[in-house]
Amino acid sequence: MRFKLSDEHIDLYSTQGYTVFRKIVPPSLISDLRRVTDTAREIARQHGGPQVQRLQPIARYELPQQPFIDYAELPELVDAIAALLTPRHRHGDRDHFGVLLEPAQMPYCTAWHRDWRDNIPGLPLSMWEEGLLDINLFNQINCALYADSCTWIVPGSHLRRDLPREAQRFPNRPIAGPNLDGKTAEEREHLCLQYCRSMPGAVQLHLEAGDFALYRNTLWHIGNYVPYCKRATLHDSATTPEYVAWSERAIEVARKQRQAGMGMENPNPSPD
Ligand SMILES: O=C(O)CCC(=O)C(=O)O
Ligand SMILES: [Fe+2]
Repeated sequence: MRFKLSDEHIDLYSTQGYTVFRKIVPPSLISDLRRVTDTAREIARQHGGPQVQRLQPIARYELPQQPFIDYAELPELVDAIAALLTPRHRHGDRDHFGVLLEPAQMPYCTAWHRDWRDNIPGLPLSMWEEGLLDINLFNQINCALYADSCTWIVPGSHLRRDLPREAQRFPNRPIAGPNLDGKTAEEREHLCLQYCRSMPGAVQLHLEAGDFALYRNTLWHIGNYVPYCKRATLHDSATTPEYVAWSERAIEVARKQRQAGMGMENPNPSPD
């Protein structure tokens, strides 16, 4: 049955900062994309070692491109994104998107973060805050080719600055992940899960094969990975010319700020 966008999708996206188009990718395309991302995994590990998180952008590598073109042109997806956002929002730019992969050896997780603000040292906080509610910016995609429960989010956090309890949980910048030094695989898995759950209001996002999650990357989120869960999740954006321009400017401004000795700004500096 053809995917149909509902009012719930629109409501969830604006109020909670994420929505999932369930089973929007047809089995035949999942099959083609699984085949090509198996090769992407090999290439990623050749370049980045066994723990590598992603291969990005897709266009840079010697991979059959047709399955990615079919994904970019899938009419159901194009229509749903146009209806949820605007017809100017485009997914599937192969010069931009990539694939997220499971680690080969050891569990790990990223630190909790809000993209750009907490992972681009030198980016002025004011620049990020000015864009926070701009629907042309920060629309990210995880499109799962296998069941994927790696991503955790704090629903609704895209609409606001940090709550006091979030600032209290992560008072420092850069935000530290769990300390995994010298731990066994099982201990690492346990510590990462504990770290995910330590964020107030955190919920785990569960995707099935063919599900397409659209989320504001300005909400609090994290990726938590174990080697025994195979992952190939297309990691993409619904971009606009404004987002492309904003990203280029942000990268350039942050580079200059770092050159001038600036690090990561703390959005919640302690009063003393
Ligand atoms: O793995 C994920 O789903 C999230 C990854 C992420 O947030 C990041 O790398 O910035
Ligand atoms: Fe992120």
